[in-house]
Amino acid sequence: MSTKAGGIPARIRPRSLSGMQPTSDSLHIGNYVGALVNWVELQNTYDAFYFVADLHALTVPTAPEVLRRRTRVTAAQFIAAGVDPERSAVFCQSHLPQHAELGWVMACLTAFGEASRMTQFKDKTAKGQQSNVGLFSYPMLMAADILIYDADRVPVGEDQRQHLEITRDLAMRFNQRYGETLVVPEPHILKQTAKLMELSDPTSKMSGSVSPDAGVVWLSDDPKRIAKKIKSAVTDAEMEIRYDPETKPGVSNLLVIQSALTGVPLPDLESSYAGQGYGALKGQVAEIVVDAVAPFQATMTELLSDPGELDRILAVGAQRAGEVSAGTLARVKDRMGLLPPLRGDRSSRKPPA
Ligand code: AQP
Repeated sequence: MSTKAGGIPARIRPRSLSGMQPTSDSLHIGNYVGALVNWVELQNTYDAFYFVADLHALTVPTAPEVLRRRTRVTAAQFIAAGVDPERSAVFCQSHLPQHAELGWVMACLTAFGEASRMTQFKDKTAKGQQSNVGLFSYPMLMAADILIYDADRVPVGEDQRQHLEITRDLAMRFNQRYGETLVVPEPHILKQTAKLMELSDPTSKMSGSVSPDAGVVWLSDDPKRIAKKIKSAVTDAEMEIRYDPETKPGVSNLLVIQSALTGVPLPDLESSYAGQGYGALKGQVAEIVVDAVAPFQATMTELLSDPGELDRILAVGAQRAGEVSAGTLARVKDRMGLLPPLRGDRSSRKPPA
């Protein structure tokens, strides 16, 4: 493969990379409109790598059989959402040891104070998550996840912006210290959908681990339950259906969901609701979400009925991912002065004197 000046291998297409943790029994609609929709879009023009972040999930103690199940569910949901394993490498993070190895390199490049400024660690521990060193060093592993694939673009939600910034800093630091080695990635965060809010408290981010069940539309929720949650969404005391996240976060959140799922721009939606009340908005959004989720759930159920095939898809994805990650890691190690291992050949060893 030819190389650009400085040793970064030339690529035919730019690369996109992202991952999600298997920390719940299902992804939620925030994961879908905030990130997954963009994964699907980018696979048309990018060389795409999408993974189940099972190593990150170990920061939350989980029973082994639960983690196994959730890992397959998460992979199945990527595909059900439209990620095409023929075009995108879909794989498990733990199947590629290079992630953890580069994660160590990134940890050694990160100042303690810099890591301490990461807000997700503070937020999650403040909300009761166990504060282990893995959670603290999560951004360094995430930097490795991205940099190991020479990713140009990283489609994520707003909550990952700070982690993307430190990833860029680490890539630039490495390049400055050791010469041009790593691609500095760009976040791909679409403002309108980057932070879907809880239905029951539209001032808080919809979160898989923190939000109450009533505040989250799980992609595997029963349609009746989805409709009930949306119809019970907290709005405000006014009557007007208007996109104004500051003063009308609940109504705006529902409009964003509808716009994301239908492609109708927000101003057009506002006009379409002129003279109507919140009941009409909730009813319509509920119907749209239920309709969108039905084919998704059918595909997910089909994929999960054949775990062998799902594991095969993940194996193919890991093979494709490994072809890239092994090269990047070798490049990084060489730049840092780590000796390459000589191939052991016992027969050619000199016999002891
Ligand atoms: N509410 C959201 N709106 C838009 N995007 C969101 N994402 C998460 N919540 C929203 C994006 O989905 C991806 C999932 O990444 P993750 O598995 O690392 O989980 P997370 O960011 O911590 O979010 P979760 O799934 O809701 O879990 P917790 O319980 O940790 O809060 C990311 O791209 C994220 O930005």
